[in-house]
Amino acid sequence: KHNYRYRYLSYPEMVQFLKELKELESSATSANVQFGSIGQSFEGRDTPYVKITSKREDTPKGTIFIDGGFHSREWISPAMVVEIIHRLVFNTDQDDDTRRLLDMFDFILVPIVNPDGYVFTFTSEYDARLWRKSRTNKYDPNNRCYGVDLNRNFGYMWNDNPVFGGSSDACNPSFSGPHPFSEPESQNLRDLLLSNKDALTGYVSFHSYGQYFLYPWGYRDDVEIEDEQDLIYVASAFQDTMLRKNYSYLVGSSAKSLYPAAGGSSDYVRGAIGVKFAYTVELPPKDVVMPYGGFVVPESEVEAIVTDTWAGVKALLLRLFYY
Ligand code: ING
Ligand code: ZN
Repeated sequence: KHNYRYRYLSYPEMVQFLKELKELESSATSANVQFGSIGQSFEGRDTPYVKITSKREDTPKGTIFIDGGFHSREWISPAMVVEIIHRLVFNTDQDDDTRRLLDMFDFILVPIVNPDGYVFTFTSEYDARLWRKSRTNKYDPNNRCYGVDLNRNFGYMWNDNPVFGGSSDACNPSFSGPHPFSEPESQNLRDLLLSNKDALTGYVSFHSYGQYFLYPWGYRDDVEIEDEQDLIYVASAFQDTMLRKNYSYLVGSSAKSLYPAAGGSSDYVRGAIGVKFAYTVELPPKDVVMPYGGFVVPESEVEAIVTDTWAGVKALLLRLFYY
């Protein structure tokens, strides 16, 4: 059988991995797997998602929503979601905490929110590898500039902060789109979020890089979130675990710790849907690595990063459950 772990999957491989996961479900000890598409991208690609639930414990429970691949060049992000899927489906017998987590929560995971951009980054080692946005081409009158920054396109305080919070220029790498949810990719994710609205207990969106564990708000740096101490307390379970593994993470609001940016998914999940624990995680590396910057992590480092980070995610979710 193919090995889908600890390497960068192309988009077709990702789809194949999730399909096989569904087929292997019967041999998986304690997990039920649902597999489907949340809808198509601008170029017509399906956007796969999985829902993982416990076979042993089927009482109603909260749902943890995890996504990755908003920004196509951040390859470590889909790899992280693959690791989480793998652990939840195949590791519950070997690890007590994983089994407990699966009994505490249902999980919905979307490894590649932006399939078109992701495919584009596999087309060339040079310019295309560092593509961030989606691949729409209808907003530039000259048809030269592509893409919307999907993490600027969500409908909570969208474009509230035009100076820092995304650009209205279709050629800018942080183009926020003509209006909130103008893009099929952000609509698809929104609709999956909304159809699980009542069960959602936690949201984690994986990006890279810089080793930040971020909570709202992203749209302004002069608005405090009311329950900041609670968000920090739960986040610090991740932070402490990661520090023990020698990754130092900064915990803070995304506007204050990183930069103000409106239209991000975690602001929407918190502000519009009302999920208290909504986070964006900037995975390793911490600093710029030459020559490609921090987005190009050698495949040989994937295993260490995602296995170490899984320990942090487990600690986070256990603390969230008992909060
Ligand atoms: N970082 C995020 C970005 O979209 C972020 C930071 C988090 C912005 C939450 C807004 C809200 O810019 C990366 N690396 O993409
Ligand atoms: Zn990103």
